[in-house]
Amino acid sequence: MMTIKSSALKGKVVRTQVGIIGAGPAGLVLAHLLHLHGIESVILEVRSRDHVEHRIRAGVLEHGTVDLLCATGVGDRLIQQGLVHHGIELRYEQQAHRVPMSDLAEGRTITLYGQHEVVKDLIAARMEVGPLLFEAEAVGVEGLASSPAIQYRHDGADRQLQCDFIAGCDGFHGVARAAIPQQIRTTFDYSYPLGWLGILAEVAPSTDELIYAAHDRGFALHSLRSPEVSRLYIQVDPNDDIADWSDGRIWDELHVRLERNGGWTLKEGSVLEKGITAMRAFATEPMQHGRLFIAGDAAHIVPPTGAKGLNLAVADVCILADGLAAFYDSGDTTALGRYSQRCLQRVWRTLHFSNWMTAMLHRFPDEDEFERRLRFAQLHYVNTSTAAATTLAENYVGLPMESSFLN
Ligand code: RFL
Ligand code: PHB
Repeated sequence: MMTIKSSALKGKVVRTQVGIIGAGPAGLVLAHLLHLHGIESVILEVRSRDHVEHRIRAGVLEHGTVDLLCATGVGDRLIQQGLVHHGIELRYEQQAHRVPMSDLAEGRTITLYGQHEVVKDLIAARMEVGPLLFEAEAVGVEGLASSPAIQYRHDGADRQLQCDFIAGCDGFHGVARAAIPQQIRTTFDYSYPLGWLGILAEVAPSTDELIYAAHDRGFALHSLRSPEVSRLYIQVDPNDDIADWSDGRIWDELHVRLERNGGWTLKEGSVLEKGITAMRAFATEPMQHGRLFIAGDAAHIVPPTGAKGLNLAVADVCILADGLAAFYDSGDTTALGRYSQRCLQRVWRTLHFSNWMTAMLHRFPDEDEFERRLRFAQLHYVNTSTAAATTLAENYVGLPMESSFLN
């Protein structure tokens, strides 16, 4: 297959096999896998390269995500710089309780490596082989039954990308999902009365493993990015204004919520970045309409307590890439026809797990003493029962990734 160069996209109408909207993890992994299958694609991304390469988001990569990135040749930096973890800590009533994930989940691990680093690695690989247009905004899709096209704006002009298939990898606020007609779409949307205030801090992590802390003032999480940079979160009201959270107030709250008996102290550093994200659970079914397939956050959102959003996006596009490869190999549409159903099984398992972690670890604003005691009974159960801890561990490290690149 001839590779289209970005410069060849100057014309008003261009053709490719798969038109991809969005250069987040879903769109970039999809383009990468398609390239390895010999399938041509064009990625349209509304933001600048600098923006997508510096957007601070997820940090936890499941075992299967790491295996996939390594097996497909984009794992070198991840292996050098990622922090491999074998357990997490649950902290409550000022006690630390370790969940030995690898022991409970057949040796599998998670790797801490910022999502923007994954994105950088994938963009670098993409730029070598095929077109990725930044500051190109998809404004609509059409012809989904037989001859799809994406309308987009780039360099101040309206353009069209004609393709065999469209992959809507354009995140929660994108345009693709809306092209699946309301009459055939079922949507589940739940807003939690919870927000996460996240900071990136220039300070060595005060812990070797992630700490998930349940405290009566609310949840806190100590995560890591590198030996010099820490990522920390506290539960806040989703409507809080970040301007009301001075750095000092954030650290004070972290100290209280992460406090532990026995001499552990939290190190402070300068705050490099901070923001509040409201928590929601969202799923839309089906994830396909005609020749449009939606993947990642465009189709579903999970609350971040399970650290799953990026991994779920990768799982979707593994299935999509294999379905498209089967089609281009033999014209067989069976796998593509099963795309939505196969993805949704994992989506609902992940929604359940993320909701379970959220409910166990957060103090909901209207929680009464009965509910509080049930919550701590659940934490205690995970902490004392191998069966319960195994449930957490096998979900946290991630279900097997379904991809022909991992067989
Ligand atoms: P993305 O990453 O949102 O990418 C979508 C891309 O599409 C572009 N776009 C358009 N391009 C062209 N035309 C249009 N009309 C467009 N509209 C949108 C956007 O600019 C963007 O570049 O979706 P994708 O690829 O599905 O990836 C999903 C993940 O980004 C997301 O699920 C995770 O970040 C969620 N998440 C976590 N996931 C994990 O697996 N582990 C974690 O530890 C974790 N922690 C987190 C998280 C998300 C968080 N926030 C900020 C939402 C922690 C936080 C705080
Ligand atoms: C992160 O490092 O950003 C992170 C870790 C664990 C989570 C969510 C986010 O559950």
